[in-house]
Amino acid sequence: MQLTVLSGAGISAESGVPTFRDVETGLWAKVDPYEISSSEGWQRHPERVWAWYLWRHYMMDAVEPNNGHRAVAAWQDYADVHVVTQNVDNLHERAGSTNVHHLHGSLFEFRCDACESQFEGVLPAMPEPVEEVEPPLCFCGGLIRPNVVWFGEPLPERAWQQSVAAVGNSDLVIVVGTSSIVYPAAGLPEAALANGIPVIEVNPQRTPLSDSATVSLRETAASALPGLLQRLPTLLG
Ligand code: BJW
Ligand code: ZN
Repeated sequence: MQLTVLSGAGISAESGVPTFRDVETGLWAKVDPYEISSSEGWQRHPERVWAWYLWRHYMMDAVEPNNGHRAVAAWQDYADVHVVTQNVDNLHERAGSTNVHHLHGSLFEFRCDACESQFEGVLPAMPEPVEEVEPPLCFCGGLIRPNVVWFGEPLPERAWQQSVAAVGNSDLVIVVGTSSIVYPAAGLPEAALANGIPVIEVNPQRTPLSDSATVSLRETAASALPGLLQRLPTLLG
């Protein structure tokens, strides 16, 4: 069986990583998403954006994968599992998933915003979150930016093509912890359904996908994923 898991910020919530859109605890509850996660915001205030991503980079040292990430990794014993994640954290890999496609980049990679060179230098330590940090300079004089995908930017071509192929070849798609509003990622389960591939959604809240999904479970990732494969006969009939 081939299985694709499409994950979003909610799968890491039970590890203590805030989601984006939660109105109280979300990463964007206190900052304007279009200032902090857009190339216009980067151009206006690179030192604010850099400080925010540096904080999120270092925050990952303090968190661990949860039972949701671990369940997805354990499924590799029973199925050909592709993880397509919108997350820039590395918790799927740390839980043991080996086939992870990062659609929105990584908190652990940095590149020049002018010549695209990968940054291999040392990052400044950040024991406490601060509001502004000057980004390092590339040898070409350009600014070093996080290798993540902001609104209006194209997704990494290889990860996108591999994700489209993984979904198209799957017998089942499990969508977990995403608000399903950011495209093109949100189009992947729609494409699966259009091709007759069942889609199971795991999310404590309803999303735009909930009505069309084959099954929509109002449960958290860490509680639903560990027993999900055993429940398939009941859920899918
Ligand atoms: C739990 C839980 C628990 C809580 N268990 N669940 C078509 C229509 C309309 C607009 C567009 C379109 N196509 C493109 C667009 C524009 C835009 C877009 O989609 N806008 C919409 C918002 C309207 N898309 C883009 O701009 C994309 N680029 C693009 O299309 O380029 C085209 C192009 C081609 C060629 C040349 C140039 C351009 C890029 C999108 C990039 C998104 N970037 C971000 C930031 C990444 C870096 C970072 O991490 O900082 O990605 S934005 C942010 O949203 C981040 C996330 O990956 C993404 C999705 O968020 P996610 O993961 O769903 O999190 P939340 O917080 O929204 O939801 C969490 C969910 O978890 C909730 O539902 C909770 O209930 C749930 N949950 N606890 C399970 N324990
Ligand atoms: Zn450069």
